[in-house]
Amino acid sequence: MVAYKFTYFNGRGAGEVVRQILAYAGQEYEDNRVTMEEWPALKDGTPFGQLPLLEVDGKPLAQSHAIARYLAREFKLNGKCPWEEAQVNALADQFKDYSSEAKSYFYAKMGFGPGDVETLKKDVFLPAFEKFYTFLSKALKQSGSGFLIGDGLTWIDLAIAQHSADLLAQGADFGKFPDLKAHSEKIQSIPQIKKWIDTRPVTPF
Ligand code: GSH
Repeated sequence: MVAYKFTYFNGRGAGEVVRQILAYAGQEYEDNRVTMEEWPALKDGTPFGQLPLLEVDGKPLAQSHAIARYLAREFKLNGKCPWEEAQVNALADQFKDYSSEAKSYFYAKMGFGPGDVETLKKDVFLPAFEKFYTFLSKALKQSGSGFLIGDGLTWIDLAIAQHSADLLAQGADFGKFPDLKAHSEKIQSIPQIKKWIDTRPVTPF
């Protein structure tokens, strides 16, 4: 049997999609959460000096999306054909672009970066959010299935549903995107995902 060890900080962040793939698959793994005090001693031993990190039978794999893609392939959450897989990857890459665009807002909001949160919200976050969520809305219309790509769950549904849930919990206005609110609720009520959400460690982000 394959042994999985997943290492990240004690937060959802870039690690949560991986944990949700494993939860959906019912796959046992070691959920290793390191503290900021432990991290400096571990950093140089990781492939790129960052977390998350998945170890598969002791072999390390870095980069959250590479890990998600690998596990999604193992557990059939990558779409039903190469074309769907490519569409999932395109949305995932767009999610990274959106995250980079809005990064200064998210960092300031979490207290990790400089700047006035309200100014960054107006100038940085809201334009990025509207642009990206318009793309997501188009994807939902195109699939017509309630999932972003094709007619079944893929790992990008898990990633986006969690991000939407985080935004909704912070009071974000989904008035223009009721379809994405419904998407988040639908994905997060899948029994294995709901069970994980109900029992996972409670963290602020
Ligand atoms: N592109 C990487 C991924 O998606 O895995 C980014 C990873 C990343 O930014 N990791 C941060 C980290 O390891 C935490 S979210 N920070 C500690 C450090 O850089 O020393």
